[in-house]
Amino acid sequence: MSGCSGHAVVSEGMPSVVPVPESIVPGDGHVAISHEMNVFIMSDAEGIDYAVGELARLARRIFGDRLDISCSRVSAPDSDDLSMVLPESAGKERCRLMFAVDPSLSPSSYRLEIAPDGIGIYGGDAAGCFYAVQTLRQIVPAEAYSGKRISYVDLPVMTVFDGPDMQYRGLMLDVARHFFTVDEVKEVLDIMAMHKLNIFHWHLTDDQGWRIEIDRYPELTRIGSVRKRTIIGKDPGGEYDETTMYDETPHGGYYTKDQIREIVAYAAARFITVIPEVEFPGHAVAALASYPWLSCTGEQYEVRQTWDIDDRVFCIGKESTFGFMEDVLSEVMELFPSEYIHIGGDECPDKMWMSCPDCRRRIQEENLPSFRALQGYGVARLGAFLESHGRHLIGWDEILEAGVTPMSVVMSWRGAEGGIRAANQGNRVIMCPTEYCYFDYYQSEDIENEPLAWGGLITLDKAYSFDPYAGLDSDVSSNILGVQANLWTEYISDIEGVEYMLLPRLAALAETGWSTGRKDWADFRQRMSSLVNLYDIYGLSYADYAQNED
Ligand code: TNX
Repeated sequence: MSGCSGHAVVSEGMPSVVPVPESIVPGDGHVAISHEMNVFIMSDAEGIDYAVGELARLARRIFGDRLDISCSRVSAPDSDDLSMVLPESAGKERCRLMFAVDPSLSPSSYRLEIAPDGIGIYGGDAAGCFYAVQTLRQIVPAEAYSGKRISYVDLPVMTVFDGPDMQYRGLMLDVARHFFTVDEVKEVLDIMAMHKLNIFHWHLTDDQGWRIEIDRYPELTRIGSVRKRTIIGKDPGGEYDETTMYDETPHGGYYTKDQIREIVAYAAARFITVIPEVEFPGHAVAALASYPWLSCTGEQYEVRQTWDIDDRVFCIGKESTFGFMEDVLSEVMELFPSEYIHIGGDECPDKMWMSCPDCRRRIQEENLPSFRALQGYGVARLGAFLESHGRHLIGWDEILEAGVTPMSVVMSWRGAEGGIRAANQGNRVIMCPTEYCYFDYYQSEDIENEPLAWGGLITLDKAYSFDPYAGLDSDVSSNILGVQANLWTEYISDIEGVEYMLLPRLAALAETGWSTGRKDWADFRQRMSSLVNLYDIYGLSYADYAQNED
């Protein structure tokens, strides 16, 4: 690299990549990625610029202001041979990278060719190219991110072949129990991208807060987005007494429609789909506090200040409840282009319905066998409404108890049983059982030294041992769309806490979703060290992953 002063970083040996790629084939020699970079884009696939944008961000992270990057479009060659057909004018003294779409690769798959004369990034589509850049981020040695005035990074020649096993690799973030700002949500999306996750399930409403602006119902955010204090925990006996912790500061926040569009676009640029969740018919107190006519009694409630399950739920008897939900979902569909819309459906007691004349009338008119069946009736109506708009409903596994329509997707959280049952009856399923996927649970037995958490214990090796196909007959395993980690935030009030609970367990979940068939715990432990280096480089908090010795 003539003409470069400054520091050079040379990488030796095979890289550690998480989630583990299909194969890494070593070659001979090295190639330098220099701060003077020519990028050739040989594709006009939708989103290809997002993949190039990610490379530019990565390069800027390494070279800082020294980065001199020029991007140009070149036309694809007539022949099928895409390999490094670069124009002579590419400039031999600058490093060369090429983005291309190779139709022989599947969607989201890629081939990353680190060759002596440049780096070829071939994706089955633009998403595949994006994931190749994520792999490159891990192949670059940690010292390259030191912030010193680096002029080039020397990488060993190799070819990486890779692609995801599961099409749905999700993370749910609860922003209702604690609110996270737009910038914080973007940070979560960046963490997801680093782990090759592609679905952000955004839990936007719950008893303790309504976080999405809805034009037709302004009280949802004026009233429903603020709780006047937080009662943090009960004593171990489940009572509220002098050991109960109170936070007397009001807690609130919501996203305007513009902010939501900003998040959806930011996610799309990282090949992440945002699936919004609006809870129905339970976890509804913030909505009922905003519009008392949505409940069975019409009483004026306050936005809830405690956690756990609440008896106060949407009235299923009154037509006005469905008018409300359809209006809300219409505005939600305008904001979120996702194929799926999540309507919650979990933990809904039927106590209020039992003494409600409207709910009783509904049971008679619809010939329903029980109060419980009111939930199925309501969810099925919303499912049909979403279907009529070309979308599909996702619900927590309680929706299986009644009324699940064939196109609905079941999110299996109370173990895998619900998911297995749903898959057997032909519904599609997302697996996120509490046992393996609830990252609000402790990650170490040494809870004295851990931040206060919901309870439970999911160590890194436990999270890693998750087999989403366990107990499933092979003929229905194709109904499993994928896996998801859930981060409920009753006890997580800041972004450092979010990072700490996610990392490094999110890496285990990512490997389960991306590399399902080739997991190996001992090998993962080894490979994790370079991903953890990246956590340090990006200033992320994470739990000590070496603590769970097997
Ligand atoms: C159950 S999982 C809930 C949430 C809580 C979580 C705490 C699910 C569908 N409902 O409302 O936050 O447990 O782990």
